[in-house]
Amino acid sequence: MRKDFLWGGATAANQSEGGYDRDGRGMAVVDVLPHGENRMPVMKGVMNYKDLPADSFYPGREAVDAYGRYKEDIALFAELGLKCYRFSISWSRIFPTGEETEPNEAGLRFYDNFIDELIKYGIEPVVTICHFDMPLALVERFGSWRSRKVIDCYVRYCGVLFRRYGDRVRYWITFNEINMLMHLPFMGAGICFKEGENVQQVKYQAAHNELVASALATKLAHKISPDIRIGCMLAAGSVYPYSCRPMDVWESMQKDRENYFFIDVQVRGQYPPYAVKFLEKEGIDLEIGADDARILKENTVDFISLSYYNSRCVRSDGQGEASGGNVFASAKNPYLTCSQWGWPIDPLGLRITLNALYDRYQKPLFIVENGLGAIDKPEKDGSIEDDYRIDYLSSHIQAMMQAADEDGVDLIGYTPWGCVDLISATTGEMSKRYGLIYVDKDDTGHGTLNRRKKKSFYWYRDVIASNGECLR
Ligand code: BGP
Repeated sequence: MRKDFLWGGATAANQSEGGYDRDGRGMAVVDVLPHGENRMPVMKGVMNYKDLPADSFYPGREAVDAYGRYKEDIALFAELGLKCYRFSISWSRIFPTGEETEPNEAGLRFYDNFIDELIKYGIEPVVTICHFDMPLALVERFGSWRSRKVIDCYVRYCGVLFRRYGDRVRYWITFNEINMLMHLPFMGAGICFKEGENVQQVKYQAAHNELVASALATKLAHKISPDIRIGCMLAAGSVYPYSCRPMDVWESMQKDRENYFFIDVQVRGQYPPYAVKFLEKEGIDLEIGADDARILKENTVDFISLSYYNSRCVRSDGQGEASGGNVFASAKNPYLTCSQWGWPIDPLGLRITLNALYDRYQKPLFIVENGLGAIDKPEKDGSIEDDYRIDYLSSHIQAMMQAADEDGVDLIGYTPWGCVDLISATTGEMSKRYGLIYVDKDDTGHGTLNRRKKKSFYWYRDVIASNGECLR
């Protein structure tokens, strides 16, 4: 691997910070995502969070208290030897309702200290500007990203961040998994549907507004500092045809395009012809500003970041078993085993996905999420022998290294997800753990929140120290 490869770890404010009412932070979307059976309907935007029972438990409000414990966490990252750390900024800490003209100084100071703490140990900060997180007031007032007003609020927020931290932060990601808005519209983009609404129309309008906002943020960043690098972020994972039946191959191409659509716009600067035709066919009539085409064209991203948990599979006859995976529905691939949560495990799929993205775009790629959600059972002496996680990560790192070293894919870095255990986005559970560092807390919110190193911590430390040579 290249000498300056960014071995790192990743988390996000919405699932790790907690401290939801501290230092002037406003309510955010994550604060109203409950644990339990109502979580999915709320995340999909088909159940309004206001209709939730009064005794609902909201695990994101405390999460793993990274807000109070970030110094301890960062000291552990230093011991791990991390070269970079990806985290997200909570929008409502900076603009509590999203509409203020002046930012909340206490929120800004928190991230000043956070970033300085990383730099103190020589760890490069990688910032996600919006990770499944936005001020709840923008949802209430404007219906979230369905309104262009939110573009202005987002760009104002970005301007504050770039000016304040642009001297210390080089890598920025505008929206986490931008394509997630198609699948979990409320979690991904604060969209809650009204009765009888044209769902596709709303989703694509929100997507358009986010794409314009991302391009405007890119423009601003490049103006403020030529050193800033802006990335888009895709929930990736190639879609395989179930068989060589041409209809299966065609379907897999269609499914891939649903995701590529976003990156096609952010990298190439315009709607691809297949998307234009799709919108026409569906009768989706977007409100597009007079300058939007130019804004998109002139402000494309510098790199592409992605999450990869699993590949996907599609069969055109709709028969057979369904499979789990990172949110999108998929057909069960008989050649793969699955995690405890039913997500397929496919390291070669990562190599395939990286090659597909690099062939298509020829832009530097950054893997900013990958990992195995699994139940950890501490031994009697408190140690955690998570060999299953080591197996998963090492096989994926190997595939990533083959993509870089043997296939010539330009790779910036690798940040495994949830390097400190955190709240699962889709289930709200604590027991679905990704970490190299264990956090003592259970699904009902009980625990000391103490941190403990797992076996995978020591293993990953050796991987980093050997620049990927020592994988076992
Ligand atoms: C991605 C999200 C993360 C993270 C991860 C794992 O989609 O960007 O926020 O949570 O998936 O998913 P889960 O937490 O549901 O296991």
